[in-house]
Formats: sequence, C-alpha cells, structure tokens
Amino acid sequence: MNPTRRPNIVFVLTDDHAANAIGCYGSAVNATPGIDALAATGVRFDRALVENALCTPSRAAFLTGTYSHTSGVTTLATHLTNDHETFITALRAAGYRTAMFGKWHLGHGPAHDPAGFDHWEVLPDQGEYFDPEFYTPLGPVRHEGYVTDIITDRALAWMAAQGDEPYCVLVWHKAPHRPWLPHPRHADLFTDPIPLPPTFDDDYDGRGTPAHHATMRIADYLTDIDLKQDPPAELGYADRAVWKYQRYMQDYLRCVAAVDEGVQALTGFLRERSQFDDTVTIYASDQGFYLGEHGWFDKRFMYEESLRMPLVLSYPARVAAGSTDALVSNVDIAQTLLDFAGVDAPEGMQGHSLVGLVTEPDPIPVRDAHYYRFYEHDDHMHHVWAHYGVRTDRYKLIYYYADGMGLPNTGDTSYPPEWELFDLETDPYELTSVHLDPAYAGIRRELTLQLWDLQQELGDSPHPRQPVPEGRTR
Ligand SMILES: [Ca+2]
Repeated sequence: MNPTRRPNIVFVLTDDHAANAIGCYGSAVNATPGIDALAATGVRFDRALVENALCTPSRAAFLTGTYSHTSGVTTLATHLTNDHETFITALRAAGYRTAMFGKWHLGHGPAHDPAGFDHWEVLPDQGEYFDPEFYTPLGPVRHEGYVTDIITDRALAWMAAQGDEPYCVLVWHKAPHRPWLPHPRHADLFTDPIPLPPTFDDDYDGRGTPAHHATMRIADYLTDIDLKQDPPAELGYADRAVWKYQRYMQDYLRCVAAVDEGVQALTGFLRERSQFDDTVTIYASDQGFYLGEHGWFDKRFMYEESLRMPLVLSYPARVAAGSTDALVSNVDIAQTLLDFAGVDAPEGMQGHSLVGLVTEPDPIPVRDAHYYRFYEHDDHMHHVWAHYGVRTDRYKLIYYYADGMGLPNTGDTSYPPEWELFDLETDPYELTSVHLDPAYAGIRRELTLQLWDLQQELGDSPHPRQPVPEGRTR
C-alpha cells in the first residue's frame, strides 16, 4: 500500500435489505453474486446492529456517528438539520471530494438538504421506482429509467470524472423498499416456490403484548399496492398467506437483483481502473427486514431480523478477508471511515472505529453490549410500540414503555409497560421470553443494570415509567 495515498470510499447503502436475502449470509431464498464477491475480498460482519430500525434515524446515525437521542432524528418525522458534523463534512474539510446519489430521506430545504457534499442528487423523500425525480443543488431533475440503475449510473459518472484527490461517494438506494417495484428485466426471476422461514406461522405465544398488537403480518396486512394482484379466490386463509408471501418475496428479491447488479457495476469499475484494492467499499442496509419470519414483513422491532443489518467492508490493501461476530453498530461507520482516511473524528461522535477490529490479528471487541431504541409509538400503519433495550453476545433485554398512552381507539390510557428477555443461545428465533423465569433472575438483574448504565453513558434517559433498578438512582 502507498501510505501517502488516502483511500477512496464507496459506500453502498440499501433500504430494508435483510441479511437473510444475501448469499454470503446464508440466504435460502436468493443469490447475490455481486455482494458475495465483495464480501469474499473483505470482512462480513455477522453481528452488525442498528441503534434504531427505521430509515430516517438510521441514516442520521450513519452520517453523524451518533444515536437517535443525540442527533434528534428519532422518527420518520424528525429530519436531520444540516448544522451537524458528519463524516462527510469532516472528509471534505480534510480535502476529500464528496458526493451523494439516491435516497436521502432526512428532509429537504435549506435546513435539511445534504450538507458537506461537492455534489448531490437525492430522491424526494421515499422517491419513485420508475422515471424518478431527483433534487439537486440546481433544482429538480427527472431521469427516465429504473431508480436503482440510475443511482448507480449517476454515481459511476461522477466517479469517472474525479481526478487525483481522494473521494467519498454515497450510493444510497431506495430499493428494496416497499412497495417493491422491480425492473421488468427481472420479471422471470423467482417463479419457483420460495422456501418459508421456520417462524412463518409464529403465533407470538411466549412474547408480550407488542408482538401480538403489531399489524405487520403478511397474511393480514399486505395491501393491494404491495401485492399488485388478487390472490386466487379459491384459497383458504393459510394458503392465501403463503401465496402473499410468495408474491411479496418475488418482488422484494427482484428489487434486490438490481441492487446486486449495481454492486457488480461499481466494483467492476474500480477493478478496471486498478483502484479496487485501495478503495474502502462498503455494502450495508439501513436496517434488517422481516422476510416472513414471525409471519411478518417490515422492521421496527428489536428482534434479530430487523435489528441486524448486513455489513460488508472491503479494503484489500489493508484488510484481510474474513468474518467477525463482534458486536458493531451503524453508529460506528462514521468513525471507521474517518479512521481509514486518517481524519480525526469530530467530537461528540458516539461510535467506535472498527479499523482495529478488521486490521489487527487479535482485536479487542469495541463493545460488550449494544443499545437500541425505537421511538415511533403505535403508528397507524404498523402499531409497533416504542421500546429500548440492550443486546449482548448472548442475551437481549427489551423494555416496552408503552409511553403511558395506552392502546389506540380503546380509550385505555393506562396500559402497563412490558419487558422481554431472550436467551439467544437456547432460543435464537426469540420465541419465548424468559423475563419471568426464576432461572434467569440473575441475568435479568445484570442486564437491567447494564441497560441503565448504558443509557447514562450514552446520554439517554430511561423512560419515567421504568422503575429505578436497585443500586442506581435516577
Ligand atoms: Ca429502511
């Protein structure tokens, strides 16, 4: 490696792409040769977790290297103000050329437009799959074609125009976000039956009220817009659920196919120019997604399928290929990229650089517990309760504080908070909370303290409904 040469950075982020739909993560439902080839040259993170499984807050966490309570970007309605320092503003101040193409979803207008970029072209809010409009510093522009291809092509054109200065480009896709509109060239993919996940028929026995209360069940809550076809009239409830799963997954996985082709185009471009080894190339998603696990689509819950994001990092000049099960977070990415670029992280970033983790022979884990908080309490479409919790190597403790608001449309304002505790070693699918199991009393006590202390350490506050654990004060 030439130590005077700072790496280019190509950061591909997708929206709602679950690790369970990526070949190198053991997908049973599709192949992703582009992402797999990237992973084969770099590190696959098997326990990369988000701090808030929702598009807007997660994007803010990637950019600012802070948790939602710090950035103030807690829900879809709270947008990022552009007075925040981000890894982009820091890279640019250090001489990097910076650009952003694709889904921003952090707000528009003078207070929220992308800041710190030499160039940006972003979709308005969620954007459109076909013939999408993009907002740019010079006003809106519409491109004909398919959104995933356009984002990749616009990024490639910008990369091709760069000179000797190092650059950082964000290629942030809309896909495979709902309503999952694939390109017609992929219409023939996934016509064979797609295997069902083992928890497709989950009845939520063993979980608290929130899992029962959520309205994300494929059988009941996918809409006509999601499905695009009516189920055959002769099907009964169970068969119709499976039919809806197939329909959902076909379109979801076809959208992923275009993303994977985009990854191949980007890595192909870098390889053709002999830049691949000296480039930090990242593939990640803004959180995971339910692909029929627990009978669900969507995200939000702190359960593994949405808590976990795929994260692949390639930088052959400095990083040996492999995988790691260290607990890492989306708040770590900003400091990691700055560290690779040799740029000091702005004060106030709350993650950890992962550079040591992926370059040292016997790395020290960056954390022993991950903090999660989801704020959108009982929204009208998904009805997931707000909650926070801690996940360690083996256990997960979740507190649903119910916000003191009760269930909607019931007049009930006194619904009690609930806890869940999972032993991920004996119960990897999180089917049975052991919170009240006397055998786990010691673990429960320990995790409750760990959660309390982690909130203090990160500057968040426990919800007023949460009792103060013994040995601590509010
Ligand atoms: Ca998302």
